[in-house]
Amino acid sequence: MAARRTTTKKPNVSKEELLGYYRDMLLIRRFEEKAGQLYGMGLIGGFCHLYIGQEAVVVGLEAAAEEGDKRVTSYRDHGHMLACGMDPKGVMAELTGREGGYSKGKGGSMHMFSKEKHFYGGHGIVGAQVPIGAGLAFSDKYRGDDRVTFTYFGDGAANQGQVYETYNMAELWDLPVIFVIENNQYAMGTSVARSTKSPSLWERGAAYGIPGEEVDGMDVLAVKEAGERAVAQCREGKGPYILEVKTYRYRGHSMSDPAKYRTREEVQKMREERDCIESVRQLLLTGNHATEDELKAIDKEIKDVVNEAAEFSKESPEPALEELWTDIYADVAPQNA
Ligand SMILES: Cc1ncc(C[n+]2csc(CCOP(=O)(O)OP(=O)(O)O)c2C)c(N)n1
Ligand SMILES: [Mg+2]
Repeated sequence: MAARRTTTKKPNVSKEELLGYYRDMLLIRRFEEKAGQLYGMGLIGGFCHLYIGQEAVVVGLEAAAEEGDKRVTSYRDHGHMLACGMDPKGVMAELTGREGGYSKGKGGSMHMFSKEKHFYGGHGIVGAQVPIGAGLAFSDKYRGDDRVTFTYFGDGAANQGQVYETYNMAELWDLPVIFVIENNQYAMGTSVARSTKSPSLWERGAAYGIPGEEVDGMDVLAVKEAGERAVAQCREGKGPYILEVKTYRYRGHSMSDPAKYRTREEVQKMREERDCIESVRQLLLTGNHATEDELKAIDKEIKDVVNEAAEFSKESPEPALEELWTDIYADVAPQNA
């Protein structure tokens, strides 16, 4: 049976860990701000889905992960890639469609992978990554690898049929998969209140015998703690776990969304009262773990990393024409008639 837990108690973390989370969340935020700028300059084409506001989700869960664990997510994936240690240069250059990108500039944000970091995309079809995540977990179980797969999806995706088919199989086979519902309150312009009658998404797991819990996604420590519970359950061979992480995206669905379906005040309130980076900053300062100057130095360091990534993503050349015929299933290029 599904069990509800409340995650109010803050776990003890060291100063180094706290500084690490601050740094990792800030990297995602600055990277995304830069990606937004490059998009505005016409250097990133197609869609661009920013993760600003949701940083604590991936950083908290990566803190609970171990080497070799896997992750798969949707198109809103830049944060996931950075949090699992992928190179900001390679990610940004993929966004600008350049040779130095993770898919040689041929994939963009929705077709980017890293075998080394066990990042399996980046999927544009809403919900499609959910069965893929169960499949990854199946492969680990089949091979006897003691690994878990973090399968992220949104509140919108949570209403898809394939999610529930996957829940059933994952529980039936006790797959080591953590279903992370990033409930950022909106699916494009549709609020959860408009799309969903049941107030809780994680509790739907009860119908399949999957336990889970709701987590405050604006609090990186609460996310880490819940992540550790989920990971422990999977590693003990007890099967899947659901984390419904309540979070918020500050920007529109994509760069082309003016977000008219919500008020400026709603966004402003979240930014001012719940921001995940600002709260860790306050914890660091009030706990005397860091001084303003030390935090400024970290801010500068992160800005430099992001600026370097942006420079690289502009300077790296576009893929050569011949690249059109590599990394594809067909092995013969069509001849001109
Ligand atoms: C199968 C499918 N249906 C519709 C779309 C169009 N679409 C893209 S994103 C999106 C909303 C998804 O919202 P959510 O799952 O909450 O993720 P978020 O964007 O909030 O991260 C929709 C309907 C799609 N890409 N795939
Ligand atoms: Mg959503």
